[in-house]
Amino acid sequence: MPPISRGFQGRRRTDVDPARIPPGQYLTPDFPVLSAGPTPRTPPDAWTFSIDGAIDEPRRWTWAELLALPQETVTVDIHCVTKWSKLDTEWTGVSLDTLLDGVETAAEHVVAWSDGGYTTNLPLEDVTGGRAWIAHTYDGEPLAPEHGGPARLLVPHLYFWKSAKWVRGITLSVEDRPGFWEGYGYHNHGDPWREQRYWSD
Ligand SMILES: Nc1nc2c(c(=O)[nH]1)N[C@H]1C(S)=C(S)[C@@H](COP(=O)(O)O)O[C@H]1N2
Ligand SMILES: [Mo]
Repeated sequence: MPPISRGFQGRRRTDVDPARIPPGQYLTPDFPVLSAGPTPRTPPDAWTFSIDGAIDEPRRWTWAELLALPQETVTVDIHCVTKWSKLDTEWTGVSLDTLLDGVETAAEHVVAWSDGGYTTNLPLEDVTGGRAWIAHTYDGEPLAPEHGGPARLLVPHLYFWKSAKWVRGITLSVEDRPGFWEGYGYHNHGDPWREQRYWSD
């Protein structure tokens, strides 16, 4: 049999370095919506972002205050535990480093919480060091409600369930407590490069 012509495999994405795709993932040009419940619709003027828990003085920002902070635009790859990955997604938001600047805490864990009741837990270390943002803009446009607008957590180096949509705050805690999907058997950490999909992985 003659070798299959490259042309018949389609020309899309032949420029992608396979080293950018974590094990077991496939690329999608789409932006699937995965929500465990209905889409909450909190208008920006009623939205706030809080840092509470193991912190001397809880911090809280209004929408206007969040937008007045230094903004970062990042281009990152995202990986969903249901196996789709999307490369070069562009987001604008505020780094968690900015929001946590000067915070003294004994906490080593955070739980992100959202309108609608969704939660997800992460090591504090994973949301600092330029690795997590409160993102309000996707691809230059206000983040769509189904994708978490007005703002979502963005932690692209972990599976995307850690990137809580409709985020309203993080709670700093000394003890680690599983969030919504972690309580249903998803991996506590969720590193796509180590295929940490389920608790047993
Ligand atoms: N509040 C909230 N955040 C959430 C979810 C959710 O159901 N509720 N789903 C998670 C999961 S499993 C994934 S894969 C991504 C999906 O984000 P998307 O719908 O923008 O693709 O959001 C994560 N954040
Ligand atoms: Mo997911």
